Amino acid sequence: MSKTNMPEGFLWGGATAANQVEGAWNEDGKGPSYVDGLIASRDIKKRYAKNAPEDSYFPSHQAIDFYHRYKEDIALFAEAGFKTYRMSIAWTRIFPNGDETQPNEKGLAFYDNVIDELIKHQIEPILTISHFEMPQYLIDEYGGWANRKLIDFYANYAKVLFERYKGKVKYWLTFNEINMAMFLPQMALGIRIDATDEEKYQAIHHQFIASALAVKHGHEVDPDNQIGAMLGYAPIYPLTAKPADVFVAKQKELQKLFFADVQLKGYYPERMLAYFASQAIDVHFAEGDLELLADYPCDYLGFSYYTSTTMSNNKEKDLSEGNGILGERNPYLEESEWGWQIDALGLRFGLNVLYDRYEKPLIIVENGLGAVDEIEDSGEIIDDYRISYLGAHIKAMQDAITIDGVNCFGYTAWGCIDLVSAGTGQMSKRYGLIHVDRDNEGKGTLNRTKKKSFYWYKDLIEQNGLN
Ligand code: BGP
Repeated sequence: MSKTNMPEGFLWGGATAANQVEGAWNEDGKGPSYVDGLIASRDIKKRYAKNAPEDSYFPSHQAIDFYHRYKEDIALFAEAGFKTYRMSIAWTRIFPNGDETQPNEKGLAFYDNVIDELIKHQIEPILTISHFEMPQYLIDEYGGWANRKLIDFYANYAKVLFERYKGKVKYWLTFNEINMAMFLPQMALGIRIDATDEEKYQAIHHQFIASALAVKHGHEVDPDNQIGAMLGYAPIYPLTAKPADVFVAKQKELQKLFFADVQLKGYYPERMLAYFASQAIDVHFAEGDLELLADYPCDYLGFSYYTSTTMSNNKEKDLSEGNGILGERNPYLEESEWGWQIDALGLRFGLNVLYDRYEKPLIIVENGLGAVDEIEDSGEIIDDYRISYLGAHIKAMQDAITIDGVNCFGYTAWGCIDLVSAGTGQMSKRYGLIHVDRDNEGKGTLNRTKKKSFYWYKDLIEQNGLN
């Protein structure tokens, strides 16, 4: 134990996703992903509108050019002392359409280089197999995850990765924020934004089976592989102590936990089957599906945490808009410029809920503050607000580990290097410890600059946490 009482070998690091950093969207045989057709806009309806005019600016096309600058970026991660780096593989680099049987060697070669570079710097890779990056072709030709055929395409893709990176990569995540599919079905599932709940749950069921098959193949290829589920987590508080508010908050929380229940416990909870029955939602389970879920649960749970959510029994209020994680205004919390309420204690609360429920190792694979950064005349970026956000959340996590006995084995700061925001496509919502010179129109030198938070995080990692 170090002075901070944090476990030795704790995985401190950062996290990104391919489509938000790589760029090179059509290089070396890569096919188009769903996100490659999204424009930048703070208005979610515009961002996710179909058929943007051709001369639109598509932020993922160049992103921050990690594809060509990964060596420089990984050297910076190493300089900060990262023990781990969570990244995703762009499915369309490996299978440009998604349904091929033979992978694109050039796509694999890129990830060989990135992974070798990480290992050279003793940085443990954590790979997300699917981070909102499904091949557009699978949507156009097959109707996305509504089609059961996607299970085999995904399982084959995952198998190629397990075989290729055997002995190099141990930690995997099957689907990023799998529960977000309820709010962003077009991005997560490749189905219509106005799909019915029945259509969504059916498509999600296919992802559950694909995830179980990934666990199966992953363990077969290398028993040391640890295959995780990934939940977008925000605890749900009742707005008041009124029993109806408390009940609604609890119900919503259970609906979110349902995803991790299936992936970690290996079965559909009774309450969900009862819910399906009461809503006349008919999810078709093929023969052998329930056995697959039971036999191949995930090994650990990764989750993102940005904010807590508050709900009431106010039926008039439509909370389904947007990314669905904002809920009602909690009068006790401050919020970011994007209206995300800042609640460090909620992270300790959540770690306790999730560990108590699943008794499997946890890892925080996303946490951070999206903010507009100013560059001083001296060229410095003094992001004290980010340091205070990260510090408070890390303190809450440390309390959960060292006081509450939660088994959490790592923490990766989201967008450790500035990247394209998933919700808005804009660069101005920055999370990075490292600044990237690029604006909302795609202009800028792409130069990297260390922010004040970079040095702060480096010290923190050196001491294995906050003292
Ligand atoms: C999560 C996604 C990330 C990420 C993050 C922050 O939902 O997994 O990809 O971007 O949210 O969201 P945003 O970029 O909209 O601020």
